[in-house]
Amino acid sequence: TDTLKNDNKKILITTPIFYVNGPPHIGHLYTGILADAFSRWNKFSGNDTLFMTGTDEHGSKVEEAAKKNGLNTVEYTNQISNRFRELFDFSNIKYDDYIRTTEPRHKVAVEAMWNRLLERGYIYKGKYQGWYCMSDESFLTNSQVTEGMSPVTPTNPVSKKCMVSLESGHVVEWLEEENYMFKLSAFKEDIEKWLDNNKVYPLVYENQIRHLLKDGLKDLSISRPTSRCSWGIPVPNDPSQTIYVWLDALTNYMTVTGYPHTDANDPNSYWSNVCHIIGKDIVKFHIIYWPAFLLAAGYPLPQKIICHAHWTVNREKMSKSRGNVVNPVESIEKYGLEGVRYFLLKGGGLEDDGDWSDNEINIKLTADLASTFGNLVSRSTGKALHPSGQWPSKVVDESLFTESDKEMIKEINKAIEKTSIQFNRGDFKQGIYEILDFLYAVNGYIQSQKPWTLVPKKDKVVGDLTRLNTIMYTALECVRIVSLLLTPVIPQATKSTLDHLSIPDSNRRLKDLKFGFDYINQCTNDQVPSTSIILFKRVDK
Ligand code: ME8
Repeated sequence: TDTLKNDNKKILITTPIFYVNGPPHIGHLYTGILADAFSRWNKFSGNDTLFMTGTDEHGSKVEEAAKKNGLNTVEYTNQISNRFRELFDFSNIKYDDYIRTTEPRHKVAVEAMWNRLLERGYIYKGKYQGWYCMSDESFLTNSQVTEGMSPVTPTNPVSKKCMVSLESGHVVEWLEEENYMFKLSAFKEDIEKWLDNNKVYPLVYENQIRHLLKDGLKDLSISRPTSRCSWGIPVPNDPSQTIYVWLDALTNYMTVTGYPHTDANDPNSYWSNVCHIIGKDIVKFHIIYWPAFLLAAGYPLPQKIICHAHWTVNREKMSKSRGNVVNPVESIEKYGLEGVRYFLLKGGGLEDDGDWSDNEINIKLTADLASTFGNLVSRSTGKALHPSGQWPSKVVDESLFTESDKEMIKEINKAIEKTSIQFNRGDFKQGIYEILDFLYAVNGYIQSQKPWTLVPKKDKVVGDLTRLNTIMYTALECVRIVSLLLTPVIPQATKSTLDHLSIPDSNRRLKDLKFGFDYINQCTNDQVPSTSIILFKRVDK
């Protein structure tokens, strides 16, 4: 299940839709870039890919944020949603659809979903009594709350004893109200069965959910009295109730496929193959609630859920109160877009939290991008080692390969295979480490083969053009293949490299990830460009 096939398979790739209760930070950008890399890799692999992102705009949390900022809710949501979109455009995140839950097409989809659940008998009216966390928009059981202190705010200058959520630390309140309930309790076994088929990566998150499921599931309240929460989609035929923001938000993934105007059960629709990319904070919503809603509606479940860990800053949780929230636009201005993309994808783990520190960025960007990758590219494509002025010709006579060449070719095949396995499962961090290992090997190969000693010199030192051709052909193949592999990670630098080599666009696909390209006959221009290519500058502290 981990291997992508070049078979024009349809796939929907999603990010969470982000709350517009504050501007985007580096964590949001990370999710966007991770999903963008995964989408680019799928497109590269020949899959018919629909990649979506967007903003989650309903709920009391958003309404409150607007008030705090002294704006009306519509104005405020427009402003923040645009900031997310601008950041993603600026970061070369090539989404195919940007959804906002305040759009009319989404309202239609949510109403259809609601009616479907109702018709199939999974919604009933019930009385809710229990703890409610306004910040997390969720109901909590006794075991999920604990005693704590309320935060100090301008309106509450003195911290008081109160109950808080164990998970998030946010204040909870006791609530009794009538609303619509969803028969979540009916789906424990079906969700477990779905999980048996290797749906969640990495496994730690699946185990978390299995642990939660062990205790059984309680029915879920899926509406709020409009008197308390009016910024949302009204329950069809009952405007006194507003649809719960998570049912509203999760349905966005179907809205982008054209639901309800398209049939979610059509095996040729994007809904037949869905991959959600999410952060570890919203695992419960995507691995319990969402599959349960889909099971109740009788629609296919996601094929894959890829979860990632969080970013900390100098090992501390990012938060407004600590004042350590990293502004993504400033970082891009400082390190360059490709630098930030690379650093986020290499440093951001799926299981372990990534840590943002300026010192680390400087070291990594200089060591990996400038010294290891950039140097290899400029050295092996520079005029000095191509005295004929032409790219090396394909080595047809295999007897010309020495043991070292054969070893290098084996390394190429290994790198392709190992990197593909990681990228296919969305693990760009591990994939990048595979590529780095390969790059070290290539640089070692060039160092040991000393091609510069084979270049004929004016002062009559005899060269060896045949051997030089073999080494440079092998080196160039390494550059071409690494550039193809790194395309989802650093799309601009790799494009510049492939352009520099005059590789046609039609030769930049999964099928081209193999040793043996014919530069003389397949490139649009086989001449070595007169200006050398410098991809990355060293970052000075
Ligand atoms: O939860 N490190 O929206 P949200 C890495 N609207 N990623 C982070 C992060 C961090 N420190 N902080 C946030 C919501 N993220 C809902 C989702 S989906 C139907 C509705 C990323 O604005 C990560 O992807 O709180 C996380 O899951 C998401 O932002 C939460 O964004």
